[in-house]
Amino acid sequence: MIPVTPLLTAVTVTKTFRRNIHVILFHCKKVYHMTTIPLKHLLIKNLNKEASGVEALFSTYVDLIESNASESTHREFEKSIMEPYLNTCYGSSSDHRSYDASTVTFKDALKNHESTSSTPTNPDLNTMPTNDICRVQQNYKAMRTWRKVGRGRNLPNSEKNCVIRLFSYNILAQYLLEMHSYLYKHHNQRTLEWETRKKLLIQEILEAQATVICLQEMQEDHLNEFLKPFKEHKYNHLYKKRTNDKKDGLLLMYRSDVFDLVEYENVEFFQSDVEILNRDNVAIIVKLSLKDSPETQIVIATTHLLYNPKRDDIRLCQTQILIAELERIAFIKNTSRGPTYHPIILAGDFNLQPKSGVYKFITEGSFLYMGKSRTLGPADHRSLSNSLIPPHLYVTDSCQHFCILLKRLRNRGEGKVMLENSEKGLSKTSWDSCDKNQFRKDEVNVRNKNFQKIQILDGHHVNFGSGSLTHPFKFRSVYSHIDRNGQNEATTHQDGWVTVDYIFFSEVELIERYTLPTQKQCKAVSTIPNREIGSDHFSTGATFILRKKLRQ
Ligand code: KL2
Repeated sequence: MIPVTPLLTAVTVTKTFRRNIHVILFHCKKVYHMTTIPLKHLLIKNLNKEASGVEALFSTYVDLIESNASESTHREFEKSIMEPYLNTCYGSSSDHRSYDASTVTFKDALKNHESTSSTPTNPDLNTMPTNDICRVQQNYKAMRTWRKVGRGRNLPNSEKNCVIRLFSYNILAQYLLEMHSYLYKHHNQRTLEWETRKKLLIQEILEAQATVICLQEMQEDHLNEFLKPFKEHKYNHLYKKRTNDKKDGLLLMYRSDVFDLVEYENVEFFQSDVEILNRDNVAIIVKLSLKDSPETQIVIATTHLLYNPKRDDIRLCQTQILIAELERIAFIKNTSRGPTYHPIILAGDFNLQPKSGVYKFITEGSFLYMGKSRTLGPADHRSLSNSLIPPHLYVTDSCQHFCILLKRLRNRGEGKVMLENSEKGLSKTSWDSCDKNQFRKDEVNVRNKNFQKIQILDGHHVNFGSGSLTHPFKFRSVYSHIDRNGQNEATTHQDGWVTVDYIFFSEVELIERYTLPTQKQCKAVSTIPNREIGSDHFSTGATFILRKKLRQ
């Protein structure tokens, strides 16, 4: 009879839901997930009897197999399919080779075991230190590693550089979880409690040791309690609730021993009387300076754009407003070669897919929307016209505030932002009356939605309603959205596993990224939130080098 137990010397049984049991095997430094579970009926019976705890479940299962080690049990085992669970091999901690991702049967694994082992027990697992096994049991953590990229692999220590780590995470507001409870009916209900999730979230966020943390879906009435450990770890914070009746918002934290806050803006996309901007999404933008080099500044922003999967046109307009605000805050000076800007990092939940229209706009710097559908795909019965944001908001098609351009280039007017903001008491009427005389009437016709091209200086003009948008930044995405084996990565589960969370950057050097799971790995993780993951999203993170400016 073939001994089964050696292969099961390190097995984790997780019960994410009564009908959803996972058996994870560690074999020859590889981690497998059993898709069908032999003796499931017995396992369920035993699980119910056992107190919870991985060790108890593990020994239960091994005992179970030993006591049932008959011919028929073995036949059942031989048929069971084992899928690779993680793309990391275990052994020495530096061993990060990815392994053959093909699916094997238990029988194949056993053959492999026999050919690699002359003793009845598995040498790899026997030599694996206990704390390594513990690490293996933390499947999620093993999947998420800080992987060096580019110069990060061989970075010389330099006084000229500052290393900045940014961590961004949609933490799933509890009231949204409860409002959309149908999405979580197959989850282990205990893992959905805020107190349970909060602990996991705080642990994961603090462990990243980031210099800047951007959180989305921070529920306002959970904020004070949530902040406590971060205050102890020297983080200062800014919070911006979504507008109107929404109970969640954005939390941006930065290490107060690394940065000083130079300037900030709480951006509201909601603009009354503008249908395409009638949603409650917001953004926070901060300009930070280095404590040990105050001339060195960086602009960091976070946002959570509209969810509605069909309305990329709205997300495009929200992005236009956000970039106009970034352009204003990151601007340094005009030179003969054009404007110069501080480095920018833009992180958050954009609710858009890689390679979608808005993604292209952000990363390529221009996008033609006229004639496209609301999903920014091919034309349909409701194709977009030449104009999205109305000219009375004075945001140009190049994502700049017209009034600020007038001030910069012609020193005309007060250089005001013509957007409503409920915090500042700026309503449509307040700026309508006070700023009317800033421009000559013929400059921007606010009632005209046709294409308008307006010259500000010789050789410098701006457009309204041209049917396309541009912006001045060269944003790159930290993630390429596919791993080294061509597998799609994911950050959350909607109808399937998808990417909606991003970190974009310009004028800083990427040296490290926090690896994301592939869609295939996500399927093995099953449901999130779960016992290890506190949210319905995966966190994103990256480390950058910011070049210090020399004192003038
Ligand atoms: O996908 V999200 O989840 O980025 O994590 O952003 C939104 C959605 C968030 C804020 O609006 O609430 C979730 N079905 C499922 N989820 C929804 C829905 C919906 N109809 N509306 C909002 N959310």
